[in-house]
Amino acid sequence: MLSTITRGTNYIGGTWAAAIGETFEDRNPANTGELLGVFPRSGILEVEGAVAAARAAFQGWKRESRIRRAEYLDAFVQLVKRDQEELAQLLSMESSKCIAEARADIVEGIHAAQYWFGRARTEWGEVLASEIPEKDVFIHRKPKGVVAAVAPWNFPFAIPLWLICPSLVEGNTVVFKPAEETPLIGQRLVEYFDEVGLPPGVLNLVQGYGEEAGWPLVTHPDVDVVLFTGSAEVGARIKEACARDYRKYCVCEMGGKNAMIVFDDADFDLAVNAAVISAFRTTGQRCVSAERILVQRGIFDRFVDAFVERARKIRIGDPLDEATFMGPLVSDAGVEKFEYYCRLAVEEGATVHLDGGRLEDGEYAGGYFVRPFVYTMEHDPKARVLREEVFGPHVGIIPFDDLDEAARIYNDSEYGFALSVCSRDYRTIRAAREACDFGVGYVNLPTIGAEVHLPFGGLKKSGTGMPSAAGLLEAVTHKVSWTVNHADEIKLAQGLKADLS
Ligand code: UN1
Repeated sequence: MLSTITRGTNYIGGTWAAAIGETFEDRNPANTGELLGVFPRSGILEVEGAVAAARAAFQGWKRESRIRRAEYLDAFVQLVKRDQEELAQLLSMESSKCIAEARADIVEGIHAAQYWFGRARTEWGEVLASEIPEKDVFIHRKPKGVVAAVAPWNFPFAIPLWLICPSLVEGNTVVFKPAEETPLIGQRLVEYFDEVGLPPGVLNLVQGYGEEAGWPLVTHPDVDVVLFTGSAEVGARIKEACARDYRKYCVCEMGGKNAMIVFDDADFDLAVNAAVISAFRTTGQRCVSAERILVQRGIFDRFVDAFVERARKIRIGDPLDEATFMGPLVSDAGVEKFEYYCRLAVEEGATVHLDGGRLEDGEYAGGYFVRPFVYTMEHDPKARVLREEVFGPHVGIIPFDDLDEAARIYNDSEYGFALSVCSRDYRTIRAAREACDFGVGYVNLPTIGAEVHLPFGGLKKSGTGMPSAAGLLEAVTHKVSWTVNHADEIKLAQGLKADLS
């Protein structure tokens, strides 16, 4: 239990600013009776202030050296390490994530800051050859300006840092809007940057709801780059809005209807384990969670039995309890969506193995707890339950005959995010890699577990084709070409004469 209820504030131009209007409550999804904090329900006014502060800080910040800018991240990491376990507990209480996963979220955030700190001393631009021997040709990078970082609640520490760290190191200034489900961990993150003495306006925090604070932020005419992680529906609106503004660039990381493909020859226990982790870790609330497990017919029945057996035994409970494997869903809306898709599966002809009921008694009272929902079904291109993202512990096991069919089913989705292939045959594994449309792929592993130094992003409805995490260097910098002449006369490319006579 938290001893005090946080009175949340915004952080604009280096000043902590209390709510000027209404507030919203932040409650523990495992026990909604527990109030964690009250935060400003910001709107256009606060957004205007934050964007203006970021704009004002930009010229000074971009003139700092890249290495000096990155040193703030090193200082940030030292402070986070001081409070690491406390932060993990807080994150677990606020976000519905089990304590082990909350710890991993903090570790991943530390990794992001360490990665960009280290990367500041590595290559940045490129030196190329010119057609003219006396010319040096460079690709040089410049910061883009003001970045809006709009982050999700399911990785409330790591993902904001994926977005904020490269933005800052490359000389941009940032307005960060945490998800309304996780304002507290968002505020803590910014408090560390304040404590390390980041210059005012370089990083600003605006709390509030997506429509009221997020939308005015991403559509603000003085924001140059929008980095967004969240639902495909919101991402599509952001992409549309950015396309209408000539200066705006966006990277949107959205959902998935990810799948594991398990071949007959796979290590059976490993594949079952990987499937359980892919489907139920984070209570299925990752953009890379697997909601489809494709299993080759030769092992299908045995796999279903083993998977259902494991899923039945999953320990559901308080996320702070070390023995818990699956915490609650994050919100009532999450439970309603989950229940809707459980009903839809039945309507669309699924065979239900675990019913996904809501848990409301005893230790579950007052929390958003549900049981896993597991069904089997032949692939049906018309079944919405096989195509739409649930974002919960909801998984269909689907049989296939051969690799071609598996790849066809895998690709029969508007999304294209995570893939896992379980097989012992390198030919099968390689062929699956070439045939499937994915952004994050795994072999003999779950569909989760990406590391910060890799690009992270999906295709089709899952992304803009521009990966997040390590891939964001490209989004937050503008590449300029820079040609320098060392001769006493002008020599032009393509054989063009510079002679004016
Ligand atoms: C997400 O699923 O929203 O790969 C992010 C992973 C994590 C990040 C997931 N490192 O599972």
